[in-house]
This record gives sequence, C-alpha cells and structure tokens, in this order.
Amino acid sequence: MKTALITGATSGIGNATAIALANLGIQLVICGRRQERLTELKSLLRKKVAVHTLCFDVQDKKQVFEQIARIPANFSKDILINNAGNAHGLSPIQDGNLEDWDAMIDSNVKGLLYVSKALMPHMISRGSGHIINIGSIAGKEIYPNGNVYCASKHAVDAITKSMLVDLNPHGIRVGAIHPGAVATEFSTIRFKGDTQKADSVYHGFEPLSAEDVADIIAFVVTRPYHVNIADLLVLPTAQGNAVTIHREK
Ligand code: 8X3
Repeated sequence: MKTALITGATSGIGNATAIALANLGIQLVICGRRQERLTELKSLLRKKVAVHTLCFDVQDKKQVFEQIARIPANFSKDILINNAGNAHGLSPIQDGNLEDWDAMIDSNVKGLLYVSKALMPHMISRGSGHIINIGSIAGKEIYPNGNVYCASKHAVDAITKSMLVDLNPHGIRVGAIHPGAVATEFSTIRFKGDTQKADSVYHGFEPLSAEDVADIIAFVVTRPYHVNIADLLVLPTAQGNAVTIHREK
C-alpha cells in the first residue's frame, strides 16, 4: 500500500490533497501544527485509508527529524507533498518586517528542506519515491511588494530543479506545482487576519479552489511510474500572470 506524507495537511491545499489521495486509497501521514485539526481530519479519512498524524512545525529542525523517525513501519515513504508554507505581509522590501521574513524563509524554504532531508534517504534506499513541492506563481515571477515571499517560492523552484538533477540516479520522481490565486486562508494569513483585505484579493473573478489543486496532485501521483510531471503552472482562467486578473466590475 502506497503512503503519502503531506505537510500543512490541516488546511487549504494540504487538507484537500489529503482527502483526494485518501479517495484514491493512498495511506496518509498527515502533518501539521494543530493536533485537534489533525485528529479531526484523521477521523474523517480513516474510514477510507490508514492515517497516521504527526504534529510538528516544519521550521523546527529537531521536531522534523524526531517526528518523521516515529512513522510506523507499515507506512512506507513513497510520496512526499511539501505543502506547508505561507505568505506573511505584502509591503515594499524597505518596509519589510524581520519576523515575517524569518517565518517565510524558515517554513517555505528551510522547512521544505528539512522534511525532504528526513525522507530522501528512505526513497534512495528503495530506489523509488515521489516528491511534489507546492510552489507558486510567485516562484516564477516577482510582483510589487511580494519580495521575500517571491524569493522563498523562487527558492522552491530552484530546489525542485536541483532535486530533479541530484535525485536522478536514484529513480525518484520530483516535480513542482505552482498555483496562482487559490481561495484558501492564504490571504487572511498574509494580511494578518484582515478578512476584508483578504476577500478583496479574490473579488470579481473565480479563483482556484484548494480542491482544484488537489485534483491535479491526484493526477500527478497516478501517472505511470515512467512519467514525471516536473513543472506545472496552474492559474484560474481569469488570471494572466501574477498581476493581471480579469475582474468583473
Ligand atoms: C500564492 C499566489 O499570487 O499571491 O502563492 O503569490 S500569489
């Protein structure tokens, strides 16, 4: 039985992906910072597949390695979905908040590296595995005030390409999915709970839903093993690039 480990599984794209993969009969290791939410999701999904929860923050190096070492032996480590990450703030670089910068680099970049580092040896020893990194359109282009968030997602793009090359001799699939506007808690977190500001991001057009992205992840993981979807930019039809969105008045 295949197992997928999903970081940031308690909300947004991670949560929708857990549901989509459980529907495919893929066992799950769901990771997040909130135990109650993990327990809730586990009770929803365990009717379909075996589910193990791991409560840790990807920013915490020690916790990452300790928790991943505790995964029971019946959960193999076939698929890793590096989804945990967020945007904090949207302001000119000269006005950037240092805590926001640390949070974005520590989770979006370093957290992804820590979790990957903990899983890669298992994949290498088996000569198979699949790593899917959730990037962003912000990893393909920069936009005004996006600065450090864009830098963190450009790093995800670079890390994905590096993994593709370095893991190539080991038979491991690696790819990234780079979504544009997805209606999740993303903007509420970016704007520190200002829901009015967050809602205005998705005003006047139909953004992607977390389920739209999860559907694509389900497609990516179910390709025959010789097919590796390495790089996908996924936008709502109303979005042309990071700053061009056709909104109804
Ligand atoms: C989320 C999309 O455009 O806010 O990563 O950067 S965007």
